[in-house]
Amino acid sequence: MGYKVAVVGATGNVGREILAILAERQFDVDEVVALASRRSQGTEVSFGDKTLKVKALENYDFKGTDICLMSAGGSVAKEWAPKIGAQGCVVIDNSSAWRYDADVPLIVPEVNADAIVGFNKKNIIANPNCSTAQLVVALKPLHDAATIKRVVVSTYQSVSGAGKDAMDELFDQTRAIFVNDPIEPSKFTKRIAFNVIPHIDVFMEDGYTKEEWKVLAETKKILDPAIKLTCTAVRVPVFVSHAEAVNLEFEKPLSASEAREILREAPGCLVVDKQEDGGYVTPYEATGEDATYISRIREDATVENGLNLWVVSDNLRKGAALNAVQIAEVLVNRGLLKKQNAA
Ligand code: 11C
Repeated sequence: MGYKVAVVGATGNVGREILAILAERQFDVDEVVALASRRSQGTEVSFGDKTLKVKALENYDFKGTDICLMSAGGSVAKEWAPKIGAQGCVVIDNSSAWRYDADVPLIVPEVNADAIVGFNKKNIIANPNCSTAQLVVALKPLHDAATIKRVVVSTYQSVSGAGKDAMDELFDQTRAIFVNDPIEPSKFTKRIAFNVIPHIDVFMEDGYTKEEWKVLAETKKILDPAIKLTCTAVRVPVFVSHAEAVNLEFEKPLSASEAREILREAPGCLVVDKQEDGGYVTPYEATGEDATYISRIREDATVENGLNLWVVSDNLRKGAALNAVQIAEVLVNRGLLKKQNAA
């Protein structure tokens, strides 16, 4: 007998991807229930070759459901994750609502799977922000080898991180420019078509954005609180996959070729670094893929023990849905997920 799995936010970008990945990776399911707001009730979504009819979250009884993969935003997660967890169903939440709670593990399986212990304090496990997930997958093996002191990261984030409406806005604005229609930004503060915007999420008191703060706070929680990190998060007119230019300073020397060899062996990483025309990965090629791609590995001679990297990954997969399903797999593989209806 397999698990009973609920997907909350099943009609969204990430929810649909979670359903696809559960099917692709043949997660051991008996039943998958697609849930969303009452507005989406009755919408059809795909699960492998099956079609599921979306049910309303507020009418669903989680008793007997083993695991809930949630991607419905912070306010839904704040309200519902504790209620669902209290019914014995383990919640893997994709929002930022629970990530910084000391009783909620924040997990990227390639980096800190062991930190999953203690998840049953609240029955909630948090999935990181997409820009953090791909960053820590690339940093972990290098940190183990030479101890990272400081990270300077500039992100180039696709519009899918801001949801389906944001993808439509990029498409509509691009079309409008070609046919000479007026452009009206709505989801973004400025025109996104043929432009870049140095603003993701809300502004904080110190002038950084919440997205920039998340990368810092989450890297510290997942990888090492001693790492210093500064981030500039930028939205770019790309539909899917985030790229990051990363500058690293290490305690110990690490050459570019040593880093290349370490990353080639590291879980979740794929090095494409030919140092020739086209010998690197761009967001377009990473889309639909599971790996975190690392290119442009270079020594930075302006600091002691410095390296530069270019890191690209599909933000809807490793940055969200894939990582959530991998967390569920950790629970199963370690015998931590009890089947509620098992005899
Ligand atoms: C973006 N990184 O690209 C954001 C989306 O905290 O999970 C994910 C926000 C989050 O807009």
